[in-house]
Amino acid sequence: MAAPPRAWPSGYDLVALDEVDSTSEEAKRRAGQGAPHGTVIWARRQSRGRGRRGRRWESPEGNLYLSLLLRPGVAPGVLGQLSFVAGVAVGEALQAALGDAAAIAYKWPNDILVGDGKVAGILLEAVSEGGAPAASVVVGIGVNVALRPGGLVQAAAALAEFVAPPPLEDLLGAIVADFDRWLGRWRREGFAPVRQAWLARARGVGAAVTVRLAEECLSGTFAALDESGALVLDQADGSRRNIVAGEVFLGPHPGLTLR
Ligand code: BT5
Repeated sequence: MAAPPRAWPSGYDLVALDEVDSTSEEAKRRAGQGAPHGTVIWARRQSRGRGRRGRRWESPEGNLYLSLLLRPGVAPGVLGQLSFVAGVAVGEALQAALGDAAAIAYKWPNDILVGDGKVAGILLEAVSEGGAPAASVVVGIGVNVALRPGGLVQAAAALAEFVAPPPLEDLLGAIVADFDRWLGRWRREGFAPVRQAWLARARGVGAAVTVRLAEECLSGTFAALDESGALVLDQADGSRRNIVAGEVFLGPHPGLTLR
């Protein structure tokens, strides 16, 4: 175990690495060996950082890569809400780092934007344990601190474009502390305050969006976020769909306003 940064919340064990394939893979490997709830894997570089559905997460040295192993002891059906718990915690920590220089925004389901660029992404994965419904999850968090990767389809941003960024250790400590606070709140009060905090800074709610699913594209109004974190889409024919996974494009047609 490395010496944790200052202001580190109790109940979280830090594993600090120079390089790893993916902090989330490492967290899963350690979960298989019985690592406890609150294990935090932090690496300075990832050789195979990834996003959803195997997409690549650019992971140069200078940015922040961490994964939290959580065994929260709640019904498997509500574990998905933890990606929003992490989202509002990371959003709060990044807003504190940015101060008045810029404002963060959330993009469904798991992006954090500054301006029109993605500054952070969150990846929630279940840890499969012998075929039983998952009781553990790994929350992977990537934040562009010093460097904005180029050449991506979706615009990226880095904290350093707006402020002198805090040392990585300090940002790591702030994110874990904010996560712990939001986790406690979620346990006590449920999803409602998390949902409210997310909606208060969300892009596209009430506006026209197009959602790309695996096999089809749907257009409509982003009407709400439901109790499970699904995007509620009101379609032109009056029908309503609750979408649990997909890509959101702000605007009526995909590709027109890719944010
Ligand atoms: C995400 O996926 O946004 C979740 C990213 C989670 C990364 C963390 S880092 C620590 C932990 N260990 C891991 O291996 N992963 C987690 P998704 O919504 O699928 O977005 C992926 C897309 O974002 C890519 O296809 C690129 O278009 C774009 N992208 C890749 N790297 C980026 C970066 N550094 N900054 C901004 N956008 C990026």
